[in-house]
Amino acid sequence: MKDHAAVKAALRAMRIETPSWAYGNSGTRFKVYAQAGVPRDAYEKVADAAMVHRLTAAAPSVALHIPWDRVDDYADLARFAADQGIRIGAINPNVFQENDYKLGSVCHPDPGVRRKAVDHLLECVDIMDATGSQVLSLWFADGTNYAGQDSIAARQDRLADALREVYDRLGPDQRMLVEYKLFEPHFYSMDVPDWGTSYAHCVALGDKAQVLVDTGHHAPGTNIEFLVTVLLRFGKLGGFHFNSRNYADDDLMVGAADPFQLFRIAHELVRADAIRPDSGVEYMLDQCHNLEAKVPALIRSVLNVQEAVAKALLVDADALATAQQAGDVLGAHGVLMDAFSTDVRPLLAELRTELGVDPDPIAAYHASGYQQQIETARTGGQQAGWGA
Ligand code: AOS
Ligand code: ZN
Ligand code: ZN
Ligand code: ZN
Repeated sequence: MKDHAAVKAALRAMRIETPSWAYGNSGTRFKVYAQAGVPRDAYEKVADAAMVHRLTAAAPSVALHIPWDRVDDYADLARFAADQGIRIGAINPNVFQENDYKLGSVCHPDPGVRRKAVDHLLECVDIMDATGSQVLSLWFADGTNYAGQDSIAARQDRLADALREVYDRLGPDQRMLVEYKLFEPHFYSMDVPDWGTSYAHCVALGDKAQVLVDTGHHAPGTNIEFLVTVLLRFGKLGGFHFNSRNYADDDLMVGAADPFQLFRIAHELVRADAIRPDSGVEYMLDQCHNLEAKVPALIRSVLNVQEAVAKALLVDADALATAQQAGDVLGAHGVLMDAFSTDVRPLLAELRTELGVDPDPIAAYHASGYQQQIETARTGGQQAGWGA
């Protein structure tokens, strides 16, 4: 077993980014349940994200979604975030919510629509310049519903052209992360359906383009830790949208549906020394809290990631390597399971005490009066968009 000081040092450095849209009202295609106290603008979302960071000491940035978080002055929003003790993280463009994008955005058959979409992506790089953000998170809803509806090949060409134009606009410290999704909103073909397609485009673009793995975007049964390992090996894992799923893009709290899968992913990340903030792997949440209160749900999500990573850090790497080398199947598996079965909550409580935060951040949230405060102060909260 590793010594606890090393485990705590690794956890102390790890950063988890929360998404602005998870603080807003959300729901399914059937119904959005409005909650009391949800933010009315980007500033209030940043304030909620800062509260998550104050209580966890592990979530020092918040991702923005444009236009849901449109403000007049992005530098001012970044200053507000800094005053609150956090910073603006990834910028997420939206090229899926306008009628023009019915047949696609950057892959649309009409060059005029493609121009509009690329211009929005370029505008988002301008916003990154103003906020100091280094990550552009790209997800395209583009795809088709019927065989023959459009040329798959031509759409790939259009995608490549658009990505190239945006890539060339990135500053020296900026990266683009290309997210993929198997299906939805389209049900015959998506233009970036899987990590292979994303990877191939990123390789063609260059070092500043990497793959974004949203844990909810695969076919059931996909071995996510396998593809994570391959991407790490080629230096093409840009980051995660963590969430958990039972069926498809459920966007439930990370670690809720399958904590063992999260642990297996964390094990590969720890093995590759990719937990460090300077590893280039971004740890972001992409979730919707439709039933549960949002701020404590995000706190819980941060804790769930920390628990999985703590267990992965406890894996006895020497014992594992020895068992693997000896072909000791049960022994090697046992080393992993010993770590997974460890109750890491006391260790994390100890870490939090050392960091000067409450060992139980959810209890601290309920005791803080913050929920009552926002419910009183905020009326007419903003909808996130829809399920993210
Ligand atoms: C959509 O399914 C993707 O998960 C996106 O990453 C994300 O939810 C969206 O860009 C947020 O609006
Ligand atoms: Zn996502
Ligand atoms: Zn998604
Ligand atoms: Zn999702």
